Amino acid sequence: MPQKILIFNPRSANAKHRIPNSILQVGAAIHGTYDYVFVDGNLESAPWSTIETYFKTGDFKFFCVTVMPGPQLKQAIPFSKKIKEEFPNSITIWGGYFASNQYAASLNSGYVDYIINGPGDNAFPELMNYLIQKKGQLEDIKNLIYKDSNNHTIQTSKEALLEQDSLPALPYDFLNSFYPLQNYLGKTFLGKRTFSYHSSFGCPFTCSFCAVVPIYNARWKGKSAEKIYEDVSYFKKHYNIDAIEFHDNNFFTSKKRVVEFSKLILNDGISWWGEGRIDTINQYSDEDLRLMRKAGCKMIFLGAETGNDEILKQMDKGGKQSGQMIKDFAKRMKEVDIIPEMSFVLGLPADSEAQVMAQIDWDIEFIKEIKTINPDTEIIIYLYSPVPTEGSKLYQKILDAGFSFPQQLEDWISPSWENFDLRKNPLTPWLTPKMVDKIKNFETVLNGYYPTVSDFKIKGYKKSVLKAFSALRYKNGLYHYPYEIKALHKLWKYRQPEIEGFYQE
Ligand code: B12
Repeated sequence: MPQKILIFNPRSANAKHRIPNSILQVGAAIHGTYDYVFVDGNLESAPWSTIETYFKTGDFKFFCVTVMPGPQLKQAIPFSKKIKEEFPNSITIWGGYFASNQYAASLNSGYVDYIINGPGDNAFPELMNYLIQKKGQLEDIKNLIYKDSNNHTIQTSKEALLEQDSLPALPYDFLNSFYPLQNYLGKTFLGKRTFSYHSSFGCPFTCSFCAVVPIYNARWKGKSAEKIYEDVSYFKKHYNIDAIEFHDNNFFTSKKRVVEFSKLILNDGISWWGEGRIDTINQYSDEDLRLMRKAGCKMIFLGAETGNDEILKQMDKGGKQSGQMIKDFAKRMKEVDIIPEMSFVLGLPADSEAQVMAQIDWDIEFIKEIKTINPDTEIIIYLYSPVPTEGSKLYQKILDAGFSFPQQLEDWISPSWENFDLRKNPLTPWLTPKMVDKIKNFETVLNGYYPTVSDFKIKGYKKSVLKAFSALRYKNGLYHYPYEIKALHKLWKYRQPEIEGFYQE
């Protein structure tokens, strides 16, 4: 009887130098119990043929895929379909943010059999116990979505977040037997060998625009500082890493943990980056922030979203963030020499077209003000792309405005929905092409006048030329048709961190 498990990480742009933590943690959950292999679409030139070769041995039954929105769908969807066509007895299991948030379209496709809804550390081995050893009952497995024999969708209850230090060790050596780990330690503006690490799950807040909320519902659990440092030290010793990207949704939730970690890593010469909230980190003392900087914290990604207090409220941003706080925080970060990387969400729905446009203009001016306060601030601009935060006022507003998600799984790989996932061109009825152009043109001019520091190839004369070309436009608010800046960006292959991350060849 074929029983082997194939765990697949579909390709996402510019992720080839990133440790695939999702599939590593999925593997850890069954390591030593069941036979499995990893296939990493980021490092395979022809991943389908690798997958097919495994299944043709007749030993494999389970095709397990981690799926986030956007480019990963371009392999996840057709490969899952083909597996079912070629090997009709196979079973497909999806997990990850897309699978959890868009479970209905995924299961309705007919070629996705089970969805792991949120963490899979218990759900996945329990599902395998059920499917391979006929142990237990499906409905008792938490964090699972599937269709029963009457074609009814069953969503089991959510499991409390587990103590992260108690999770099994990630099978780095096993991954190394498929893909040498050195290949994953890429060059970024942070260092020559950058390690990607995920140290916590969830987020304590319930912002109405955020994809983390439907899955974690205001819960957060992190590994201890000691545990993180133990893993970092292993990679320092064996792979001489000099930088870390923390991939947590919210690395800075516990100040105690961050301060402890900073003390541990203080003298290791490792630069690091993580994501956090302005209102949380604003409660850290200057002393804490200076310690973090000394310990290697170079840049922090922060969801600023907007400086408009009314809209922050509408976003259920929670906490105490306000426009004034964003400005004060940008200044504080300058004083402690940590680069704030602030993301803004433009193009939210409003009562009239004029109001949507007025808010876009207002946000643009606010962003420019932040740049004046702290020119080092990195600005990331997203177009608002709805996520199914059921029950929030914002989600209701977008439904009322006529928005709906695709019902068919394959529609998600049409070019327009792919752009939606990249938060670049949402199919949101309230945004006119004129508004989208305005935002994109401003972004081009901004990236011309202030090129990102994370693209370390844009420096010296290139930076000066870009700045000189963009100055007149930036200073006078002339954002129309910035073709000359676009041409320079194209010529020098300017890289946008919001789409491609920090890794560079
Ligand atoms: C690393 C990362 C990337 C990497 C690629 C990673 C890769 N796989 O190769 C890069 C930078 C390329 C990337 C890109 C994008 N990303 Co991304 N990314 C992440 C990040 C920071 C970490 C993912 C991770 O490793 N988590 C750690 C693992 C252990 O957790 P996990 O994936 O949740 O896995 C657990 C469970 O979900 C479950 N599970 C997951 N998969 C599977 C599979 C099976 C079979 C099973 C059984 C269980 C299971 O079990 C695991 C263990 O408990 C997450 C945020 C986050 N903290 O998770 C965002 C995130 C997933 N990305 C997101 C997005 C939107 C994108 C983009 C599509 C768009 C963008 N503008 O950012 C782009 C695509 C760009 C492109 N050109 O490809 C969003 C998804 C939001 C949504 N709407 O659903 C997230 C949640 C960020 C956010 N807060 O908004 N991303």
